[in-house]
Amino acid sequence: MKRRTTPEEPKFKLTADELEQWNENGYFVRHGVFTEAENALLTQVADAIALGKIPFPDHRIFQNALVRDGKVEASGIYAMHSIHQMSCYSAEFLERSRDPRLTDPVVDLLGPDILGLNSLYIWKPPKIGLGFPWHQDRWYTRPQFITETTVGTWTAIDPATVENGCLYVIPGSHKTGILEHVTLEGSQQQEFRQAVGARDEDGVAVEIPPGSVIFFDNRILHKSTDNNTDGFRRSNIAHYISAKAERVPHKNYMRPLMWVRGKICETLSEGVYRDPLPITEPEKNKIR
Ligand SMILES: O=C(O)CCC(=O)C(=O)O
Repeated sequence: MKRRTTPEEPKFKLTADELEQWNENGYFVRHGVFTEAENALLTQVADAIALGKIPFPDHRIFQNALVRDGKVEASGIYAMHSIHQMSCYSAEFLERSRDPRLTDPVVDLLGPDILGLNSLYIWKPPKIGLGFPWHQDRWYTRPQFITETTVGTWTAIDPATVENGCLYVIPGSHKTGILEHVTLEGSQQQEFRQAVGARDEDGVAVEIPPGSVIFFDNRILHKSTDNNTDGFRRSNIAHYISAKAERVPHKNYMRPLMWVRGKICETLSEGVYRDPLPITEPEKNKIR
């Protein structure tokens, strides 16, 4: 029997052009990465969680802010906004976050040892789906991890357009430092603050079809707008961090990290998991 002596060459490596875009603009887009059927599986799982058919920690599930504030009536997935930490609790989302079509390019950017930092599923329901203010993801992770950058992957489940609230980025803003972020007033989703000084006129809309992926540097300024259409604008976002990063200890909370590829390094060995985390009793089977 012939023995393979060298590891198989990754199939989905970063191209020279993508690397140039990454360095220059802080993001690039890959088209046709996932099939409709592959994305339908994520939708099925996310919808079942939203409807209380699959257990999930309640405090990671966010309702649309207009519904939450009693300004519009909607129910089921039409009342949803997002779920955080999908890959920590869902085997299907964990598998997606380990898919080489996402992780081969990430390895080329962060090195061979990578962990999953957070993963979200976003609904943006018809007519009421709310946008996200300008922000830099690094602003949120900077107090928790010492590392230069992390990588986000934004997969379109539906076509992402200007009309339904696609992602906007400010090309090159990953090079200009982390801005102050302030709380917004009103019926906003509370998860993101507004980056002070980010200007709409510098933003570029990144319209992509379903199954395409935006790879972005976590220092890039990005936002999205409201969904004004009759359809959903859904997406799955998976973030990655080098396993060589260091954790800044926090007295109350240790953000779980999921093993994705390569070695688990000593600097981050605590709080890294290979299997989906258990869901504690009071959070099980909550009907929404
Ligand atoms: O999907 C969106 O509309 C925006 C998501 C976003 O900005 C983020 O997760 O950091």
